[in-house]
Amino acid sequence: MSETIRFTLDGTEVTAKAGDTIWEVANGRGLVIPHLCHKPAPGYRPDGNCRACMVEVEGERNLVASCIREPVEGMVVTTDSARASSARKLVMEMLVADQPPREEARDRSSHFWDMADATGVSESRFPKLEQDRVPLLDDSHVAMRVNLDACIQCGLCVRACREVQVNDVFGMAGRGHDAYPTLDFNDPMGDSTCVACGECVQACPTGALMESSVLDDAQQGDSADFDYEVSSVCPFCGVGCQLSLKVKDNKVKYVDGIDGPANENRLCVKGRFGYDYIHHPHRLTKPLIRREDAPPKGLNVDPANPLTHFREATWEEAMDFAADGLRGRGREVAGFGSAKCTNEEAYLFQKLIRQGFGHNNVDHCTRLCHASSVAALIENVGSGAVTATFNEIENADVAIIIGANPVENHPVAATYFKQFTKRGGKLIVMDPRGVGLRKYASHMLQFRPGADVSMLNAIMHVIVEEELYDRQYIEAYTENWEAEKEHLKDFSPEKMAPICGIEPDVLRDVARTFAGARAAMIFWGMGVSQHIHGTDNSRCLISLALMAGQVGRPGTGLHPLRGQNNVQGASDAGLIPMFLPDYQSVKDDGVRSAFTEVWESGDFSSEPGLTVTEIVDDIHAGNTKAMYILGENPAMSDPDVDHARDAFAKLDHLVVQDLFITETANYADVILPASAFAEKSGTVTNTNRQVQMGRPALAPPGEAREDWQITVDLANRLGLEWDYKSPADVFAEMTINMPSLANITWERLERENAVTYPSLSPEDPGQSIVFGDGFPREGGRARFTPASVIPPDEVPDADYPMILTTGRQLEHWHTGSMTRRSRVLDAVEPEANCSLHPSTLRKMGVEPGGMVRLVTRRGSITLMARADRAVAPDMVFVPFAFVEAAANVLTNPAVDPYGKIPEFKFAAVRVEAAESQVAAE
Ligand SMILES: Nc1nc2c(c(=O)[nH]1)N[C@H]1C(S)=C(S)[C@@H](COP(=O)(O)OP(=O)(O)OC[C@H]3O[C@@H](n4cnc5c(=O)[nH]c(N)nc54)[C@H](O)[C@@H]3O)O[C@H]1N2
Ligand SMILES: Nc1nc2c(c(=O)[nH]1)N[C@H]1C(S)=C(S)[C@@H](COP(=O)(O)OP(=O)(O)OC[C@H]3O[C@@H](n4cnc5c(=O)[nH]c(N)nc54)[C@H](O)[C@@H]3O)O[C@H]1N2
Ligand SMILES: [Mo]
Repeated sequence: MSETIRFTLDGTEVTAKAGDTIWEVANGRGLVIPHLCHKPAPGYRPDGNCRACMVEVEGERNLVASCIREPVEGMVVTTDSARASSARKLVMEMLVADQPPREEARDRSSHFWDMADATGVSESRFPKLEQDRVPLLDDSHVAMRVNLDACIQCGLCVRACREVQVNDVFGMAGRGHDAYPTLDFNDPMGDSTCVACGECVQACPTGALMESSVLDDAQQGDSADFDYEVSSVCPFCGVGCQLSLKVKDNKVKYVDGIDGPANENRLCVKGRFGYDYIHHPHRLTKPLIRREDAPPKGLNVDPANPLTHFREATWEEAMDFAADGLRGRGREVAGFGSAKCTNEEAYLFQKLIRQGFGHNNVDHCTRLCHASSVAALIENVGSGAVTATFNEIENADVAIIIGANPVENHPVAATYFKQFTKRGGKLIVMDPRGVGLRKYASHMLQFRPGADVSMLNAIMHVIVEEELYDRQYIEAYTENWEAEKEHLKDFSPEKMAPICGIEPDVLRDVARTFAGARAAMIFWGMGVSQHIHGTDNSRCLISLALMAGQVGRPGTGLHPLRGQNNVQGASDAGLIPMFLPDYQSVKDDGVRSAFTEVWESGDFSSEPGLTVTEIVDDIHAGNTKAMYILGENPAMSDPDVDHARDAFAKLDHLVVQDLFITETANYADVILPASAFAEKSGTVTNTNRQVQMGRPALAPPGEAREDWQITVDLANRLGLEWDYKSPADVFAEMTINMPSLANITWERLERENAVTYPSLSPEDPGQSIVFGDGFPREGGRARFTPASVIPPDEVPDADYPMILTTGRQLEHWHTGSMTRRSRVLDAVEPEANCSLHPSTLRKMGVEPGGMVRLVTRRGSITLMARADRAVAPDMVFVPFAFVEAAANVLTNPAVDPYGKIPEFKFAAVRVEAAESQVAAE
């Protein structure tokens, strides 16, 4: 396929690769051929409808659209002939005639007018056509505006929506000149099924689709441009989309996706429209110290008016106060670091606890997240990171997505999953809830919650029984196969069907489909990990991939979808109680001394430290008495928040470093105002193992400081003599004892923006697939670890007859601290809610939108109920972003013995209509 074609372009002999278009070859040589309906970006199919890119081909009567025409051997193409130029000019003139006048143009991208300039058209000889598009101007959506008076019918919005993001909302209505884009059944955008990814806005070459943030200001006579732009990374999820922040008057005005390895210009609603939490009036701008006369610690501080409980202090005073409360306390201090901060900040944080206090009581939200997946991966594969990037799905023909809801939680990854199905890929979705991807699934297994092991073992039983496994792969690369085979005998589909709720023939079909795949991937999320048997769930997924030989080749692999923007990096950097950076055991004397040598300090404890939930218990036990909490909100995210809040209230000294007065900061003795991601420099590592460069677009507000600076200041006040001038210094130190960062330097990241680890040379962009030739375990072999069925910790009974499951929604981030302070996101999803099957609501006599009360053994909350057929009739789904009805008042804190992860996905609950509520217990 590496055929090359020679042809003549404007008198010069040039070569093209097979499949290149004339436009691409010309563009590659620096020639500007005007283009409107063509978007030279990954995922955009050229359409050739606008005729703005016409060129002349010798021997052809008609001009050709260069964006779709592929050159053939010997073709003679002229882009600048009089005939081609005047034809293009004519096209532009006709389009200009119908545009709103340039002076009034609302087009922030100005691509249309750039192209008009390029063709030498400033005005038109043609009369404006009357337009009867309905409605011409649509301002029904909070984030975007539709202005059909500027639409040139290029269809880019339709391709953006249907082919790139695969959201299928936009379509074309009408014919010929009257054609115009519509949403759903010609609904206003605000009433449509649009998920506000904004891809259409980014694609639109005119002002027909625009961010409301840009348009609304433009109408006030402001020019719609920006002062400068900065390339960085999205601060929300682990996909790690690269984006460009457009800043005007010291505020982010709007955001575009740029061409990062994970996102190829795409963004979701949070990345594109959720940036403005950084400008919220609740931002902390001065250090705060708890007032002597403050009321007792509790959830009682108004984030808009913290001065009732705290007083403003200088940095000097606040840092001294913070340090004084921690100094010399050794074992009594514990730390929660942050997966929202950079690699350098995570590294400094774990170093502070280890070097400064001599022990390993440092952890972060990974414990509540993929800790069990990582435990199983390290045990059986020898490494906790993904074996292949999610983008590898491009090379797969089958994929399993289990216990993850990427359409809402990894929306840009989901676009690749949906595209995979459009190309004919078979998507097997396994989830007790009918998640968004079910529409695209070849198999939707809506199984019983908590029954993963029984379902997966039954599937593997079939693979063994029918001998569908990959004997050669198993022999070459694995161990313990005979034991696994023997173990699986007990798990026939017939026996497991009543437990998992999936028919035997479906289980058999899935087994055959997966084992028969040429290349298959497995993706998983919190539905797998957040159980007391989370490690067993992951063990099954690993075994399944191994027995089918689906690791280490293009289109194959194991991919736990990592959650926070930097949870991979924070874990790699050692923000874990058992591990120093790169998962090197704290128990290993050689490992500790390698670090203390670089740190120029004495030894610290060889005992693995306490985990997130253990630290909370340890406060209640009276051992941990002071804490440093950076960029985490455990007073909302811990599995038993009443228990956690009581613990924080008991601390002698709590230092909180955040952007806002979070629920956790309510219990602080001192609050340090930190920088948001868009206000600092540093690297982050996404779910794909891609280390990416984050750059500051703005200074932190008021006196707020970059997080790494605050941690360094604190360390120095604790006597540690740290001398870092910049995050680059920290990164350089990290590379000394982190083999994963070999060949990755700060300078390289500044230049290339992203490098995937492992990178095998200074030129290697990194390995997107690993373990093609064995595993980083003894003998190079991965292991089968059999898993048995363990029921959830708390099963429904007469008092608590239903099942509570918790999770996320597209618009909100975890505890809501950021997204409830974002204008667009808060407007779209403003109210605490839960979802129940319509029949369940009907039985309870509650109308959709009515209030229900959820009660578990830990507590109760009252909130609005939605009807959702995707939820099983005996279940209730609650997102945990809303403090006024905090899901984690209800959840069960029982943990998995290996990963120490709580069972967020299963608790026994009673659901009642709020009106019929009797006296609270
Ligand atoms: N919008 C948004 N995106 C996010 C986040 C956010 O807060 N908001 N958080 C980020 C973070 S840190 C993370 S970890 C990821 C999490 O991303 P996901 O893993 O997608 O998160 P959840 O919604 O918690 O749960 C996923 C699915 O597990 C299913 N489930 C429940 N019980 C079971 C079970 O017993 N077995 C199986 N197999 N499935 C079950 C649920 O129905 C749900 O659809 O999202 C990241 N992205
Ligand atoms: N019920 C239930 N509970 C869960 C889960 C669930 O599925 N169900 N999922 C669990 C999972 S997977 C996770 S990852 C945890 C997440 O739990 P947390 O990490 O506690 O939740 P976040 O809301 O992401 O907290 C991040 C905090 O960092 C702050 N922040 C953001 N950027 C910066 C920055 O640059 N600097 C500083 N200093 N602060 C910053 C934010 O304001 C916020 O307060 O929740 C867990 N809890
Ligand atoms: Mo997470």
